[in-house]
Amino acid sequence: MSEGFDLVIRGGTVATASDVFQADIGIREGRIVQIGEALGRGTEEIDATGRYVLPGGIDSHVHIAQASGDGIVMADDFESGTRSALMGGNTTILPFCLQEKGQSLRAALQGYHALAEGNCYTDHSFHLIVADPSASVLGQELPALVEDGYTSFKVFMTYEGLRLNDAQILETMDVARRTGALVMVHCENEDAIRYLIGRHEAEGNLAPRAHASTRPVAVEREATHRALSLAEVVDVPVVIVHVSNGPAIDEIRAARARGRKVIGETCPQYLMLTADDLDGMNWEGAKFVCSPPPRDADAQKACWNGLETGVFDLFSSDHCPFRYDDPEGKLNPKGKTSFRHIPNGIPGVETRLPILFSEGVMKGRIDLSRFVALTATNHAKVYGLERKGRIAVGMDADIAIWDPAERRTIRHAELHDGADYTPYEGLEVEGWPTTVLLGGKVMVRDSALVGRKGDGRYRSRSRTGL
Ligand code: DUC
Ligand code: ZN
Ligand code: ZN
Repeated sequence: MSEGFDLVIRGGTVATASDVFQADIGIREGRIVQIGEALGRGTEEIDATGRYVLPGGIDSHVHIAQASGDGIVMADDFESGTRSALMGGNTTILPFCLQEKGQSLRAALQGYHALAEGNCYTDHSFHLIVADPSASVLGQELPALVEDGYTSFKVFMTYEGLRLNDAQILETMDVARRTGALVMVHCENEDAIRYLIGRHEAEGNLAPRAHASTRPVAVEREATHRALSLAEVVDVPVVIVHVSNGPAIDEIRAARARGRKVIGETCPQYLMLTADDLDGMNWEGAKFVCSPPPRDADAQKACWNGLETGVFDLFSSDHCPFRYDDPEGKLNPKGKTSFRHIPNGIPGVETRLPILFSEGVMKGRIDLSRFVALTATNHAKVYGLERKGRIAVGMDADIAIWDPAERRTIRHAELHDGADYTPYEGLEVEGWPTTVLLGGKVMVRDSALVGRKGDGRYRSRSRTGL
């Protein structure tokens, strides 16, 4: 069984979510078929000596080409978004399919599939955003879609037009209970935010920094507590996405102590940014407007602690890109006048993995196996991506080969998304995924893009493997 490999990755240090070891990896027909010492030759060979061989990243929280209303256009389509993801070491992403009010989920999905088909550099699947939980959506459409492999959906507790009330959240969670799907919740209390917006507006306090002040920790903590309580009432597992601070983390810990199944997710912005970044000169703070907003140094510490201690299972980018200097982006005509009209979201799909690798692994906060779990293995398990997220025989050969000696200064000019800035401009990182394989095909070789759009395919999902 030592011959007949299409490709062998030789001499690297392989990491899984549990082990780190020296091994060669033999690949045939897009799958990993052998892991061992001194494997026979492959038609193609990659020398990974001195490098780490990890599962390709799975970013399970990404927004691409999502309708954003009011003349606002997202900076990435599926081509640029997945290209950027790939160049940052990802091989699968899970963007959202947003249901418009009155729209059927199937119609929404058709639209996103049409945009993605033939344009992707990574594999992909979709979470649904349930914005209109009508009787037919909850009674027929959603259960049928779960059967069809759309096994997770997100609900919002904030944003006019998107937020669900508690009764609607309970009903939507009940669909998850009946079907085995997984509910993700955006936890911020819309009424509290509106109240604070009113106060800030009355005081003429309209600059980007006010975005953070109108969405303080209490707004997120309360909603997190409520989401967890509603999930407990229904008796379903729940994913709390983009957690930004210690008190929200405490809510997750407390729910787990009560025996609840809770998946926690945090993102690079909550480790690397603070609300002070929203203070930039000349409205530059708009570049950092996202929800929940970045907090302070204590919150950053709490989030690191959550990654280290297992409160967080998922580390995702929440890539939600808008151009900055653009009338359809952050500086849209209304956005220039008030924080309220600055679209919420920041780019980050390409920088997620290098930031965690550099700040987490290289600085000794987490080990390589935890990195693999947080960035790939857990995403596959939580969201039912079969044959993904692991280096093991039988798995898809989705592999990122990391050069730990590669030092880079993050510059937007060298990234591959459709935005015109990165929130991490000037950040120095150590380590980069310089070669990336998707289904055994080399897509990035020595930092050069060699794959083609259309190489990435849609993947149906099974129910959560929680
Ligand atoms: N929620 C997200 O998940 N992403 C961007 C904006 C938001 O509110
Ligand atoms: Zn959200
Ligand atoms: Zn998001």
